[in-house]
Amino acid sequence: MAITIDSARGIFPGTLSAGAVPALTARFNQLSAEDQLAWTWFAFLEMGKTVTVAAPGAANMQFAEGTLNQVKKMTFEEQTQAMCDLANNADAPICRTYATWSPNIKLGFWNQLGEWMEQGAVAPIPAGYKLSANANAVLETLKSLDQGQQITVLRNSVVNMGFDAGKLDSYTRISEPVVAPREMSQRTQVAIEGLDNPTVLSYMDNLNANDFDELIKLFVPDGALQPPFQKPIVGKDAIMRFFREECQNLSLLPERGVAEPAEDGYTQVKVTGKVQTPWFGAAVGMNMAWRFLINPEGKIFFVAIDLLASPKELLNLVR
Ligand code: 45D
Repeated sequence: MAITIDSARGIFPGTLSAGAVPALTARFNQLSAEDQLAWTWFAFLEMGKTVTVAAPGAANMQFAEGTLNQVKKMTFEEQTQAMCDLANNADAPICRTYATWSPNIKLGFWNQLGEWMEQGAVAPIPAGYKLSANANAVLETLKSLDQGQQITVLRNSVVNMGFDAGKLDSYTRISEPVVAPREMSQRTQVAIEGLDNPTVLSYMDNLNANDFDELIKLFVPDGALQPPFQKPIVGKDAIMRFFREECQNLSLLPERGVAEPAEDGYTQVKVTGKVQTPWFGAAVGMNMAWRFLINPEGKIFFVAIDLLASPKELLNLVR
């Protein structure tokens, strides 16, 4: 049977990903807009007890600045309405603008609003706001998850807000400026226990160095990359765009791996370890797996990145 992206998605089927994340995200999406805003506020306060968010620099936030200032000038009532519109995926100008932003711009936008809400410059969640019983239950579940899963739920809630970009006719995608790759002398090299596959090592090192030009060369033209809880992104152009828009300044800390022969001379590789996002730095280590399918020429045909259900999964390298 020929290898396809669909068949590749099933390699290492014993990998247990954090199903609690999509489950909780679905429950969050069922809440009213008011509850969603208040819920996110309480979740954010709760998380703030243990970790702090690293706010992006001005250069990265320049594209949201106009909209942020617009919101700041509104009355409290208008601000509350705008935030509810975002949560409701309404067809309003601000929601259309929001839809054109990359996830990091969306996160930076809310991070600024959150700061202003705290200072009283933007309409706060009303004092004494009582979450519905449902929203409370969703919040309690969130608290029971590990931090990597918590920040993924929060990220999802932010990314899912605004107008549906799929319904916009044509638009310019807005994302942070792309940084230059790290200087050669500043680069680090990962070591993975049980694995010396050069393609995989090079993948990790180039991604850690923001060297997307070298990184993309590791893929076959019709290769695919499947981010956590998403469908595969197919083809070098689309993958490259994803790298530039969403993958800057990540820290990949792979720990162990296995390589095994697969059909047609391919090699399948599973690696587990931690990933850190620039938003939280070393304070939050997400438990991750990478599942690679590599062709006989050593090029990546497919790689899936999974957020793992528990730290125990870091030791699960069987297929
Ligand atoms: O509504 O190998 C208020 C890939 C209240 C690439 C608020 C990867 C009102 C390939 C508090 C103001 C990328 C796939 C809202 C690897 C309200 C590869 C604000 C993996 C919304 C390894 C809320 C990378 C705020 C990974 C400000 C797994 C919330 C990256 C902020 C994961 C939440 C990154 C933040 C994650 C969440 C980042 C900043 C999960 C950030 C999460």
